[in-house]
Amino acid sequence: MKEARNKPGRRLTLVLGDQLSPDISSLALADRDRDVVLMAEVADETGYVHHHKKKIAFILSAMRHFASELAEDGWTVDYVRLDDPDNTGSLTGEVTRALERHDCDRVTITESGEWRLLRAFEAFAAENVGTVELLPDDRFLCSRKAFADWASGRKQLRMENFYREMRRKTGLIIDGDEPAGGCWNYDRENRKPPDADLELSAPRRARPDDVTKEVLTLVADWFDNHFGTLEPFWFAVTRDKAEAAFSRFLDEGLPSFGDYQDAMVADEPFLFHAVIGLYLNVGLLDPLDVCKRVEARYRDGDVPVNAAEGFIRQIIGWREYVRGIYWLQGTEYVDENFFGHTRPLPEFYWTGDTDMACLRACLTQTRDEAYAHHIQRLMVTGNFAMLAGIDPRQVHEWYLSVYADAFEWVELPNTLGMSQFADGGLLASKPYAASGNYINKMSDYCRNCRYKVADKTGPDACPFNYLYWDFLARNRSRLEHNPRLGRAYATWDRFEETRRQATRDDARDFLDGLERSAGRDAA
Ligand code: FAD
Ligand code: DLZ
Ligand code: SF4
Repeated sequence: MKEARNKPGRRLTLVLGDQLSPDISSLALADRDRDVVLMAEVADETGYVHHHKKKIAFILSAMRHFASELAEDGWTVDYVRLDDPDNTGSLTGEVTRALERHDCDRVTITESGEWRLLRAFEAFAAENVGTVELLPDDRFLCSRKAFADWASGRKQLRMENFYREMRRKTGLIIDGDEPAGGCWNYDRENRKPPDADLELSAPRRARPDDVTKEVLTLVADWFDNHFGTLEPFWFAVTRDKAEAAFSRFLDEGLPSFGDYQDAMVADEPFLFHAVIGLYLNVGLLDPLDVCKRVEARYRDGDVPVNAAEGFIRQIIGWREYVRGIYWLQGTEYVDENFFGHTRPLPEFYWTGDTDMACLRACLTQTRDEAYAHHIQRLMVTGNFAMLAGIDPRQVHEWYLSVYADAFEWVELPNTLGMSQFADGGLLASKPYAASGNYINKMSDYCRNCRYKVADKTGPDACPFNYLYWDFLARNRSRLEHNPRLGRAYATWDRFEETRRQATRDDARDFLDGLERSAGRDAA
């Protein structure tokens, strides 16, 4: 990396670990011949939750590669390593040191992706008046302001309405004024259960280079007590390798992405999913570019419309929408707890040590890969946490820790809003609660489970079955007026009283058991 020379009036440009895009707003404003780019590995960021080891390795290696690319491109880069003896442990501390080191009179930062850090930079700006420029993060298709304008005056903030506007705004898979294929949303077609003879694709696995190997050694030494398996490590850590991974998905995963989007198969973590969330979220891939390339495959007749639309909806719909919600809801969103759930997160979320085959599969896969696809997150781990009444804040912190793609702006609305219904229905029109029947339909997990999915009560009954009804029964006053739950409550009311009682007794015994084991673990 180039030595920084002392030039008056020069600007310091701080680039964060999830801002690895050469055209990010802070770099766009900087002068390559005059200014200094600062990147810093700091304990505050590696430690604000117990990040999965693979997530830390991914971010630090991607940061180091990006710094080298900037330097090769003519930038003056000052890169502070985690093991630098003078490292202050915080980004603001490193900015303070670097401002002095390089005699810079101001620092430019593209806004961080979470309130915690934004507040820290705002406080720093208040203490150092006139020296901090915070710029919007324009790597999204809908700015914070545009989302606030869209939301203003609306009673309901439904994703589908937002998504249609984004389709019109971007022109993606639109023919004239109409959606390609005649339908805005093909979700109904995207719920095929897994067939026995599915020919699965596999994500492209990058081989660790020397930079990554050095980071892996660092992570093994420094974060041994963090969750997760570190090796084998195969995530892409450069733009080129992330592009290669996405190209593999276009060829092999995309054609079946729509059909099997909700399917789950034991020992097959990835199915036809893109496994690009981590690359998009740190800036190695660009959201509009990936959507355009997916559209091109559809226009060329290589993939069906339900695959292309399903993929594009996730990016210009869900991804942009949850970000808008995150910033709109402010710093108090994290405290929402509609059901008043207080039970601690079961220890098996960290160990995978449970007899429930579906949870075991999703949790061990999470430990090994720092990855689970959407339905596993929503309908297995998330569904169980909500049915069991786990404290949503603990659920949130778990999701923020364990996935390589987890950043609060995208994780929090998905967890708190979509999966736990802790915001009382801002995001979801009803709780994503389901019994074992759903998991059995969409996966092969139940075949090798100690529990019987067909049993509703009794010692062998699938816990999702009695927990589902118990959840509805105990939250009746909060949920029974929801029009989408009317049929469920009518079914519950038709059960014999003895069945209702047995359901509630089994749920109580199961949940008491969870608490007893949590007490044992704490002791
Ligand atoms: P694919 O299934 O191949 O989808 C392609 C892309 O679409 C994803 O990479 C992602 O960028 C986008 N996408 C899909 N669904 C969503 C969604 N609901 N919200 C936002 N973007 C979406 N996604 C994250 O990026 N980070 C998180 O921390 C995160 N936490 C989640 C927590 C819960 C409880 C739930 C239910 C979902 C969460 N998601 C999160 C959304 C989704 O599960 C992941 O984006 C997806 O599983 C990533 O894998 P993939 O790249 O293979 O996605
Ligand atoms: C997640 C993360 C980690 C683990 N480490 C660093 C780091 O050492 N330095 C850094 O600049 N960023 C890191 N990040 C990403 C930041 O936490 C991220 O920018 C914020 O969460 C805001 O989205
Ligand atoms: Fe999960 Fe119930 Fe099926 Fe077992 S029987 S895998 S606990 S849904």
